[in-house]
Amino acid sequence: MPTTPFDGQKPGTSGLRKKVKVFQQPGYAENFIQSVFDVVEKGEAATLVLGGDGRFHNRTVIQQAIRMAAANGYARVLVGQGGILSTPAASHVIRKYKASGGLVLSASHNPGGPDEDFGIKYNIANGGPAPEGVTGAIHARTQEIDRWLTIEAEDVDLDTVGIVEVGDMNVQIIDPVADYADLMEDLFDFAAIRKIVASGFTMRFDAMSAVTGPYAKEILEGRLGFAEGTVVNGTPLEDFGGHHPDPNLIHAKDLYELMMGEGAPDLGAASDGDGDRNLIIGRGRFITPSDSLAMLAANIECAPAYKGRLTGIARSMPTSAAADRVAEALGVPAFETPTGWKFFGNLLDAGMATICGEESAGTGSDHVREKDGLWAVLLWLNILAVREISVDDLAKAHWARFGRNYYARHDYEGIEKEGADALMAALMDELEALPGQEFGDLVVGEADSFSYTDPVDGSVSANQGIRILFVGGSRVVFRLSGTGTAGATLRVYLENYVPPSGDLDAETGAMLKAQIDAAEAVAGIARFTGRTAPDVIT
Ligand code: VG1
Ligand code: CO
Repeated sequence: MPTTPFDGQKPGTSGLRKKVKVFQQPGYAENFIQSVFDVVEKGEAATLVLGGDGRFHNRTVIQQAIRMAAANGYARVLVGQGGILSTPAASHVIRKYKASGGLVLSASHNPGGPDEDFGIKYNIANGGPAPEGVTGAIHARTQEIDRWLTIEAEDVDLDTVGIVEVGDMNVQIIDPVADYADLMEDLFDFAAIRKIVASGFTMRFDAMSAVTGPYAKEILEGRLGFAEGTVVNGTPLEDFGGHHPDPNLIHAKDLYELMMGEGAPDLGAASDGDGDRNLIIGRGRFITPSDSLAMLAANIECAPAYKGRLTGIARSMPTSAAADRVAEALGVPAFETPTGWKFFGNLLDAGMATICGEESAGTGSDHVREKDGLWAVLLWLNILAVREISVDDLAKAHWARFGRNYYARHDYEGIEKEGADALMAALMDELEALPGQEFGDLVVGEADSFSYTDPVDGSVSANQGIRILFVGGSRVVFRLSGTGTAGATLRVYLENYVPPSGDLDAETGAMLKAQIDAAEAVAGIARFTGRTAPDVIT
């Protein structure tokens, strides 16, 4: 089919994300998918994995992609039944069946529905998001594309597991849950978890009407013996029931209130639209994602598959330094990467890091090449079962040993792009003059624009966020989001370290007051954005 380029088909932090209406323009998705097929390595008799989080428009794009894959010479396509594959399950399927790559259809935690968001991401043969070299080539191709390839064929029945032929290509509709659930059973001590469940340990898992429902029901209720009803909002809906499937204290407020109230279960957890994020709340105790990474790393020996093989811990730059302290104590290297899971791929492939995490509720390991929501929940369960400890007691013991990194992220959403760009530009101009300046009691030690050199392939990613590091170890980081679909989102990351001798059980807002004030004074958030308070605090 002849075509002309669309502007703006540039993959962001995690693939191409746009409004559904944008994707519904004739040729829009086709141009992008063809650009992927034109630039990625396929080799002989290639297999492509195809699946998404089940949001509105998922099935339409899957049918298009099947015909296009046939026309582009793929030998086989593996599709999750119903068009469903969580992001970590897709990563596992790519690896297990030695596919050359996969298309993951998702806009993650963004809302779904005819007026909401859609997304397409390409993952490479290691199961992970395409690195910047590949996404750059895809983008370049979208700007010169003049045709896309398809064949004439009927829609495939996505709901029946089995094999059909489309053109010369083999299409296998696979059970989206089974392979993933088996992998989880290989990694963790299910017997130990079953034992605490039998002796009365309870949990609630909120699937937020998104992709993890079937996975959580099979694993938690089916294989681990949690009571029926442990998984709530467990049926994937095309519009996620009208909610943001974003597992944080705002969008999973019901879960938070349950966990803070009388009669809370032992563990509360949730995942996002595509199943790669996690929220962990113990009875009366929310665990920040940064702390979760540190606590999981410190206790990873409890899980059979990780015994004696922790080689390193990686975190994204805005994630708190809590994990670094664990790495130091365990004598393994700590890595600091830019935001986005694609930057962990090389470290995991090279065996340099075993566990990785982001402050945005993403945690994962070398079992796949994506962050993995249910994996994190199961590792928590495994640790709690082996150590016979509550979430709250585990957190307190952790802080008593390592100190506590009080942490929050303030998001200013849907602000005007000009204001956001001007704020970042003004910060850049200020950087050199900042060291030594005082903001209240805080003195700037260093200030820079974060640049990352990949230790494996030497590639450099510059301008990954502005860091203001204060004397004494507290910090403010500024970044613009790369996943939004409307206007700009400013993220302000705030961190204050308190040593074991300090106040380890204070209120986070109070502990970050000085950093919040300094952020406003340094960046002029109100002046540039017209906002005096963040929209979301996580
Ligand atoms: C956000 C998070 C980042 C995460 C990305 C994709 O990106 O900050 O940590 O990797 O989303 O997560 P940004 O550019 O908006 O800050 V997901 O669950 O959307 O695949
Ligand atoms: Co996600």
